[in-house]
Amino acid sequence: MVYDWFNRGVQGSSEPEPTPSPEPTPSPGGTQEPASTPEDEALAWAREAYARLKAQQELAKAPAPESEPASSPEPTPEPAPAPTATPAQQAPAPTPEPAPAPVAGKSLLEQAAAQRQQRQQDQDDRAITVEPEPTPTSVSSDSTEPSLGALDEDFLWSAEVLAAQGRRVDEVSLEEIDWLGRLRRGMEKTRQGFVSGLLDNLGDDPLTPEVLDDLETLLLRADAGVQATDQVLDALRQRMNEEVVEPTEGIRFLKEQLRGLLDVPIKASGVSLLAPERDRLNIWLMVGVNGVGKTTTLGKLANLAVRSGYSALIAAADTFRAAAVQQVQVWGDRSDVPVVSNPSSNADPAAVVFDAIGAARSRGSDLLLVDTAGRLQTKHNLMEELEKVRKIIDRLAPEAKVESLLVLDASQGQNGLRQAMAFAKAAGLTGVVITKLDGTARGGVALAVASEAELPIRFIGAGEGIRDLRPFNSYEFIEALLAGR
Ligand SMILES: Nc1nc2c(ncn2[C@@H]2O[C@H](COP(=O)(O)OP(=O)(O)OP(=O)(O)O)[C@@H](O)[C@H]2O)c(=O)[nH]1
Ligand SMILES: [Mg+2]
Repeated sequence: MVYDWFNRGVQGSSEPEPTPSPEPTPSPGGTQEPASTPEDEALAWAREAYARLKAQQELAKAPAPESEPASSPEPTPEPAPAPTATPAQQAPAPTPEPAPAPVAGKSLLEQAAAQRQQRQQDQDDRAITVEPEPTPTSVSSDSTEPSLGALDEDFLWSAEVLAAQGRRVDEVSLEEIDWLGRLRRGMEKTRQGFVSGLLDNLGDDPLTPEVLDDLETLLLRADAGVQATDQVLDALRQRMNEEVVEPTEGIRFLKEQLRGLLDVPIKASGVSLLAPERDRLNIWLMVGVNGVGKTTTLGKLANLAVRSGYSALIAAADTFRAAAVQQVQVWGDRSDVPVVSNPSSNADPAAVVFDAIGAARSRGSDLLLVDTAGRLQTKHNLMEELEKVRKIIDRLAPEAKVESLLVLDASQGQNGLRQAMAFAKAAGLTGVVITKLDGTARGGVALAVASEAELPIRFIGAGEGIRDLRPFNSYEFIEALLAGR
């Protein structure tokens, strides 16, 4: 276990409080100026977080040899048509790196002293062999382990977002920094339309009705949907009727409204961060139309589960496409997660799920991830099949905690959402995963999901890599959407 993404220590969807770190944390470099302005303070905070992560990474580098994740699929050699649980090949388990959290048994001061010593040692070493600074681009985007890039804008922004959520400088993890950077880069296209449009119109003057009209257009263009757009604008208008709203306050208020919208279904669900429940079987079903990213999401979730210390199992219940089982097997292999499949053609998906539940029970798995088909001969068949899968789960594993996650391709915007809602009845949807936020200007669809489908967004994907999917956090999402404002 490296970092428990399923139980992150941030407030999640609750209101974050801006917190300049009041803790007098030991400065690893010992070179910081006393901070004076909030900007200086934020920079000093980020620098210190960076120095800590750097020291941790260097400490971690020394003992553990790198292990390559298995990359090629191993076709199941079994000729029998019987369902088989194929344990992933004996790839070495993910390297147990020292957690970014403080080392148990050592006080903070001792750790800081050790880190300082290590940094000194590293500096001495570097004096002999000059190493090039690793840049984010030199990191393979698809390795399971994040590595520290440069102290660049991405890092500074990510650190600021964590600090604003009340994170202490010694609690910042490389995993989160890595993800926030990916999210921010991934949201580039949506942000470009949104923020530059907003910037052009806002200027330094108080909000005007014209600015609100433009905001309306921008929200609609980002596919936020009429309902969410109306709600946000009504709130802003009301505020403007009461008082003069300066641009900074306008943006703050806008962010608050947008976050509030996203949080409604999350709060209503009573679960701010979806995690597999301990000591019981959790079954997560991926559903959605074809090509939206169900299998990829399942593969990333399997990895997230393993990295977060849960045991997982995959059910290859998309039996419609022959290649689907192979695709899911590759993802299973990458995270050492076994895949239950039925190699015979036209296998019954419900039978695969039946076998997988049995296997999950006998292995004591925490999480069973079920891949489903996105396309059958007809839409009617697809819905029938989903209903059948759902029924078998409810009948066979009444004790299990079942999540039915609608996977939605952000680039399809609201059209995709409307189409996808057909699944609501058949699959008993409980949440949404938004994929492909990278490369689209329609990231605003998240707001339509919350306000129109009234479903909590649970995970978001912003890239094809294994680390490109993480639990949804409304604060981080809105900050990424409006980064720079
Ligand atoms: N850029 C980007 N591509 C993604 C993301 N998620 C998935 N994809 C890509 O989308 C394509 C389709 O993904 P799949 O996971 O096969 O989709 P699916 O829903 O399982 O498709 P069917 O099984 O055919 O219904 C693949 O090329 C993925 O790499 C994402 O977050 N960003
Ligand atoms: Mg698939």
